[in-house]
Amino acid sequence: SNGKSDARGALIVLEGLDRSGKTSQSARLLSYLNGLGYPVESWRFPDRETSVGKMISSYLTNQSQLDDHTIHLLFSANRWEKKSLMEAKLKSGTSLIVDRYSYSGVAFSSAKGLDIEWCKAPEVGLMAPDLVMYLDIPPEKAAERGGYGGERYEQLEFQKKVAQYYKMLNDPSWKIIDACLPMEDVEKQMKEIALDCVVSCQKGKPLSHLWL
Ligand code: NYM
Repeated sequence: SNGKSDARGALIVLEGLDRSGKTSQSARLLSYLNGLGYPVESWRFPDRETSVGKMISSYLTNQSQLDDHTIHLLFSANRWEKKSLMEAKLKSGTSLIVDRYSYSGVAFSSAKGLDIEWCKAPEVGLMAPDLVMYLDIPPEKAAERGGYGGERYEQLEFQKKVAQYYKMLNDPSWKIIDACLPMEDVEKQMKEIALDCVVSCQKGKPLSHLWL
């Protein structure tokens, strides 16, 4: 196997607009890293299974209305309720591939007009990703892929705003992936970048907390 027994896992986050391909790519990364013998799990936010997650899900499916600040804090709370498990997994050597994280939280809420610093504040202290892969796609192109499921936020004009706010969050942990390339090319790039990250975490890159 690949592991030094005390090696920590990597926190790898996938971000991007709705329909940018995050979910299919996270499945591919999971089986790739698994196949190489690394302990790895795939997570996603929102985690709709928790009690907070159920409130979020009902908001997203338009079954409930919430003030913009309130839903923002629920998304954040949903990450906090998984924080200690996340930290324990990473420390015990399991890598996590996470479909959406704090960057979605800030980009979607600030696109509604909330102050960006206000949006970031409740994320402070969560585990910082070792790597954020941003699947970059023009909003028009993502919309053409179809399958906007009719949930809240799945509208072209709003996604254009979200894209602008995502660009402001770009930090050194980000790698921008051209999500318009054929799926196999996107997959190949992402595998290489993810493997590098897992290896550097294994070699002792320290864990840190948001925001960097
Ligand atoms: N979303 C997701 C937010 O607005 N804030 C957050 O913190 C997170 C994690 O929820 N349109 C939005 C982005 C998506 C929606 O995500 C549900 P998904 O990946 O479609 O389940």
